[in-house]
Amino acid sequence: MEHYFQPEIECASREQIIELQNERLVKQVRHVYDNVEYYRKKMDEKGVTPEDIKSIDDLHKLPFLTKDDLRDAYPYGLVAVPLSDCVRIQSTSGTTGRRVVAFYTQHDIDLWDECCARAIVAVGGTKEDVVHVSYGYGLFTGGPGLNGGSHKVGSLTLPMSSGNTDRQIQFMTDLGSTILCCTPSYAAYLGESINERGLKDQIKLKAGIFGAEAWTQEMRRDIEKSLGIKAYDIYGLTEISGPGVSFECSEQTGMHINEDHFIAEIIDPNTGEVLPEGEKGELVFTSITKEAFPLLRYRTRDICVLSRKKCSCGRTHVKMSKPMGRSDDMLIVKGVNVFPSQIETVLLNKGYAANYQIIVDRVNNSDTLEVQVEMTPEMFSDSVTEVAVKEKELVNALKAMLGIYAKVKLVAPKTIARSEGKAVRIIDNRHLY
Ligand code: DLL
Repeated sequence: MEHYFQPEIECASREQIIELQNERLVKQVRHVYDNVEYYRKKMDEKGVTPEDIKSIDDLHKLPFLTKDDLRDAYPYGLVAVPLSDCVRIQSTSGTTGRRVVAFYTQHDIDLWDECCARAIVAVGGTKEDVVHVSYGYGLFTGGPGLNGGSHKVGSLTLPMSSGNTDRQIQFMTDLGSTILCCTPSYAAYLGESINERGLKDQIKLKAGIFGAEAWTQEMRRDIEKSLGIKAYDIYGLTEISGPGVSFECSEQTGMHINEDHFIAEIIDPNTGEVLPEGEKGELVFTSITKEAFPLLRYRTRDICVLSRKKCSCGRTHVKMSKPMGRSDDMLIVKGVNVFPSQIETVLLNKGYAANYQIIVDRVNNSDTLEVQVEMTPEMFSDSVTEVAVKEKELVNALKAMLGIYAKVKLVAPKTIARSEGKAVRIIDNRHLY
């Protein structure tokens, strides 16, 4: 039997959802216009006033927001309440220009937790469950989001955070974890480690909630087999709150977007034109209940398809497909957002030229990142020790910038193939989309 955390809203009629969205959108546009100078200017430039927005049919009149706007307005320019009303920030890794810093009031956190609670209940979670959260805690939204959702459900929450696989497995077996929350690649790795140790019959897991990075149906099958569970997808982004913007139900054919909080549109990434339902394009969100950091028409850069086909789970909220790619060059490696420009900044700061290649792969279910960099003729050396020292220096600088390990291979000048058009900087051998 299907269970819901908030059945009255998760299964509301289309008319009820639209009515709620209309009312909340009008209020939100007014809130943003009155309190966010940055967005007010954008609306003024486009010649739109809050009075022009009477319902969701007028949404297309509003200007888009992009990551560049977040950079321009960093750090406080998009905050819509007095800072004294904010209780939390969450953030992504990266340099100032690429880092996302999102703000929350206590009310925002409560609603975010409810979104995550919906996801937990959708996979069968109840207050009898032991929810094992192995997403990172701290600035990353994964740990705090699922932790808050688990509390709302009333489950026993294990705030494991990421890493230390031995300890993860020990807690899992000793405390009888029943629902695992982590990135799909870590789930696959845990599955492998549990089987290698011959401990599969000692774990009580029944379901997993996996997201923050792309994963394929094959990977789903592998994880389900190795851990003996059902594996569900969850999607979200820091800008819009974190995990729980959408989540999978028992049908496992896409993720229901929490439409009482987020209005979704699909646009043509090149023209910005809104596309009809069922067409593939870039996902755009308007958060209609956020108080502190209410983004209107935020371009996610995630490419996907929306569907309003009736779902057998009884939920009525629109479903999004798994993201099928990005309309920018962001990579997600080990759940961490990596922009080639961050890597380039490190290389240029260390005196290298922009002749490099980023090679991403997945080995034993774990992402690997390698940066091949040409030495300049001045720094070229065939002393193995000297090269090793230089490589180590870059590994450290990249770790400081990205927060994850990247293998560095220095190569002789002019060995990286030059391109006549756009340089081919990224070779992604994972083929996730
Ligand atoms: O990854 C939030 C999250 C945490 C989602 C835990 C799910 C679970 P960011 O670090 O801001 O936030 O990265 C957001 O990650 O725009 C997508 O490109 C990608 N992403 C998130 N979930 C999925 C997913 C968190 N289920 C960016 N499938 C998004 C594919 C995903 N990509």
